[in-house]
Amino acid sequence: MRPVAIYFAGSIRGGRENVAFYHDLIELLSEYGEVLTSHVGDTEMSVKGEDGITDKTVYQRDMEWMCRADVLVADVSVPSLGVGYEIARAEMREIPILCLYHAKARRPLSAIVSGNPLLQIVRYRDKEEAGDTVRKFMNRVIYGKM
Ligand code: 6K6
Repeated sequence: MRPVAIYFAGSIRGGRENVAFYHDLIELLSEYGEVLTSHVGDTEMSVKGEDGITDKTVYQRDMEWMCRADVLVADVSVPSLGVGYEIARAEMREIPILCLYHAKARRPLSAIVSGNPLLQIVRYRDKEEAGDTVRKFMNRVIYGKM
């Protein structure tokens, strides 16, 4: 059986202030399957993105990964056009979607995300709470019905 393909979405050009948290979440998600987008947690990557790769290549590569993904986990605490777009694409694919939102995020969550009944949106106060949520979600995806 192939490993669960996990698409992790987190802000890049929207701002990198939560990158250390993305890095830890990706490490946790790797215990459950293959994280296709581990570069999102690369603490060396700035808001400019990766060196030597065009926006067109990034889009094509990420959308190929999206087509392979079994599940989407997004941190929506930092508003990001790319993350919002990825959520919409995952919704079209009808795969399970978990959106994590920090209780003390600087900006209120978009109503288009928070009001969407198809998304599982969980507020967290700290890394431990977010970790517990991710573990429960991944266990449901792998062993139970969503
Ligand atoms: C562009 C040119 C060179 O490097 C870049 C940016 N690199 C990216 N590499 C991979 N994925 C990206 C990149 N930029 C955005 N994404 C995808 O969009 C990621 O999967 C993130 O979840 C999301 C972030 O969107 P923005 O709008 O915050 O950048």
